[in-house]
Amino acid sequence: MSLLQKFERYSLTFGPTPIEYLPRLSSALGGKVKIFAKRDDCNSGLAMGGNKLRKLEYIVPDAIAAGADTLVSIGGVQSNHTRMVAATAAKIGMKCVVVQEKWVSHHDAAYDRVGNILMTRLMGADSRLVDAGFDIGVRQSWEDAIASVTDAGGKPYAIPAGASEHKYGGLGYVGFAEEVAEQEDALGFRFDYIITCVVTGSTQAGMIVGFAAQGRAERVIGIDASGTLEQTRAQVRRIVDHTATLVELGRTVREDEIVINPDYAYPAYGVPSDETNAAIRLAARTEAMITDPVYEGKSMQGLIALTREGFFPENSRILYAHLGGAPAINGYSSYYKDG
Ligand code: 5PA
Repeated sequence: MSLLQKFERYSLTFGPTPIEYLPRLSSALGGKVKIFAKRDDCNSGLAMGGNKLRKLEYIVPDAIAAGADTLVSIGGVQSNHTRMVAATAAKIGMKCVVVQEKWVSHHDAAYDRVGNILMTRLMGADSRLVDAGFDIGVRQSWEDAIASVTDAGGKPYAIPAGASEHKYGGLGYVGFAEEVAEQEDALGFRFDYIITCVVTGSTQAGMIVGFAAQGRAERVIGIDASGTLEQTRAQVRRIVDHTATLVELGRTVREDEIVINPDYAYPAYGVPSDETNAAIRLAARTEAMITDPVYEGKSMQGLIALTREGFFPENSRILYAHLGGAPAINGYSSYYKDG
């Protein structure tokens, strides 16, 4: 029985996302393991979709029940999350205010015009650019944005960065774990490892709780892209504990079930290394699978490096969770003008 049975869900996605075998990427990496992708980047018709919609499906009913008229959230200039909150607001007929901070030291001329922020504006959100650096925690600018809605007579509904430290933020990816198990039944095998990017934490935390119910949470390998490991790990821990209680997992998740690898976040959050860009190119050239320089490019880099160094035993089946994020690549065109 699903751990999510008792929670209300507002559908924003197409349904279960496809699992795709990646034969050319697998063989480019030596052919000793089989790499698959779960395409959460293709999960919805709402403004190109991505991981946040799984989370928002469990948050929207609460926003509606609260009688809110404005969704308020926060992210970087090229935040995928704020794009998804703007999309959700448009779809359910609410207003939207998003604070976009200068989380990334990156200076493409069109960085604050293209990709995510372009779509966010197009969908009618009030996007407020703010001069503050990277931090996954609660920010003054966000508190101010919430207050501004109230002051104007509106009814704000606050969604924190990445929808992560929201009371229902972890539920969506508990559902991911259950969906994978059902798909494995149909495929006739189990994946040995699941690779996911981690920054604000609720994606991996939800997966950990969902896979813990199946006794294999430690097979979820989080590739940190935040560059602030301690803070991200502490946040994952909090969301795991809260979500486990919420879904009545019935036990405490052990520390060794929370696996986060910090080795690929360099040089900084939002800045791709040469190895990140090589990973982005390899996935694009072998599988036409587009990953971004902030999140998925880093987890792809981690997947590639771990495979090449023999971390995965021969014949392992590895599931790469593709969480979306491709629109941000438009803000990084200077890296890719020659491909
Ligand atoms: C993001 C996050 P978590 O934040 O749940 O750990 O997910 C990491 C992640 N992949 C992975 C993509 C494409 C993501 O967008 N994005 C944030 C955003 O503001 O877009 C929350 C940081």
